[in-house]
Amino acid sequence: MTVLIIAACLALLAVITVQIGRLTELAAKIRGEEEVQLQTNRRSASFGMVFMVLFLVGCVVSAIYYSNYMLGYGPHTSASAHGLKLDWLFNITLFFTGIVFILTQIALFWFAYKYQGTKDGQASFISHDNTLEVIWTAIPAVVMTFLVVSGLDVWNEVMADMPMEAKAVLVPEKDTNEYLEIEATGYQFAWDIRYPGADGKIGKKDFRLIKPGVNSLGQDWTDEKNLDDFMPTEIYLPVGTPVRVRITAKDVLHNFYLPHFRVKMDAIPGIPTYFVFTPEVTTEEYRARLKDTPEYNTPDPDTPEKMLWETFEYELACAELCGKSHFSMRRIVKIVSEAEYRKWLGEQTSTYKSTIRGTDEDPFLGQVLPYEVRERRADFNTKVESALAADVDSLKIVRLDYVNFETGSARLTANSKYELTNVIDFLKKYPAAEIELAGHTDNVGSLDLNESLSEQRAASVYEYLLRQGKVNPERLTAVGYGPRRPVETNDTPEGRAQNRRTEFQITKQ
Ligand SMILES: [Cu+2]
Repeated sequence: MTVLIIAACLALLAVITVQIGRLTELAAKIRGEEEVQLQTNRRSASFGMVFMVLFLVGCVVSAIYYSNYMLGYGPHTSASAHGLKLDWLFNITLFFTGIVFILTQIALFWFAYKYQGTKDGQASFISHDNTLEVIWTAIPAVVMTFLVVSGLDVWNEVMADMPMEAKAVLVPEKDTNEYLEIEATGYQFAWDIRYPGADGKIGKKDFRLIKPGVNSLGQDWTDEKNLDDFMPTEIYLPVGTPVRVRITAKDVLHNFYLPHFRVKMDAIPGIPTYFVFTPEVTTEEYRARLKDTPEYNTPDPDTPEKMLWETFEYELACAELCGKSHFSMRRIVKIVSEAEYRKWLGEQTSTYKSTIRGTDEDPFLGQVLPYEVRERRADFNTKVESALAADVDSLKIVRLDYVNFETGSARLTANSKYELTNVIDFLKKYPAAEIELAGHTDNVGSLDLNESLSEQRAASVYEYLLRQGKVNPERLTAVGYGPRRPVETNDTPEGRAQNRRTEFQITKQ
């Protein structure tokens, strides 16, 4: 319908134009060609002046009216340190080009008015004017030199990489040489954001290792730096410390654009680029800025119960028209305090741990990794602490989840040594502690066999502790309980797995 109306309007306009043309022709015939021409000249010149005034006033008024929506003005002063310099550069350029723009527009229309065709108007002939030429060469030369030199200066500062001695860490300390490095990989149509994990280093990747849905970046899992890298859905950055973004793309050109921070850099397949910036304003602080602006004190059309300032989020956009779903590359960016950032980090799990560990893709299948050793140790220590603090005997038990035996035998598996080391360290830390090592089985098979197996297994652990830990034998006893002390039902495979266990009870501390 709308299209039809527009088409009809256009047709009508065409008819009117043709009719006016005919009318002018007719009038010219009646009044004489020359008179009509002069009248048209006068009218066009006056209209030109009116247009000039409206246009210039419109430009200035709309710039002032919308200034609170424009980056660099009102509440939208830059949220990053370098952005303030870029904004200054924009303003100074706008100042000079603005003067030129207004003067040339006035001159353009004024000349058209002043020198409109008249009956006996005569063009004056000026062949040469040195003064004029010096003026219109010198002024632009000086202004341009100033703009280009200050532009280069700011560019060099903004594009400076982190110095060689600076250190990439996950939680940078303020006012030190530390920075956070993350990686942004653009593809049709999203960003993969990768954080370095506790080591602060982003792991190696190789495009030949890319497997859609399994390893979207082609991370090389044999590189230890990859094991703690994680890929969150939202980008959290701590306020006040430098962030270096490695920017790359997998398919076509994209562009990493954080408008509020004046960060903008092409993401090019095969040629990694980077950008270093320091977020200076947290999301909450930016919202507070908007709160003081009437434009953002209207309900958000998407969530009418909230004001626009309340729903404000920093965003990452793709600023390269990269395909039909280009718009969907938007990602939320949150600038938070260090404490909030640490809390958020605590909720993240590494990609390796959540999707690769234990699968066919895992090059460390069957091995215990250093981070697992650390995690298990922390877990063990928590259990020991609560057992030591308990005042009931039944709660003084510490289950050794990672002590395992070969099937049907009392031979400790190689990986049991990590948990047993924890036990040895515990006994060293608490020299007065005495423990009873206990083996337990499920109820499958004969009672006698189970009892003797659990006894042998407890004895295995006992011997290991004596041999490897040089523990005084008087502090240890070993008992096999067989299936007599189940902690779960023996009717399900999960329950039976829970019942097959090795544990120790603190008998003296
Ligand atoms: Cu894109």
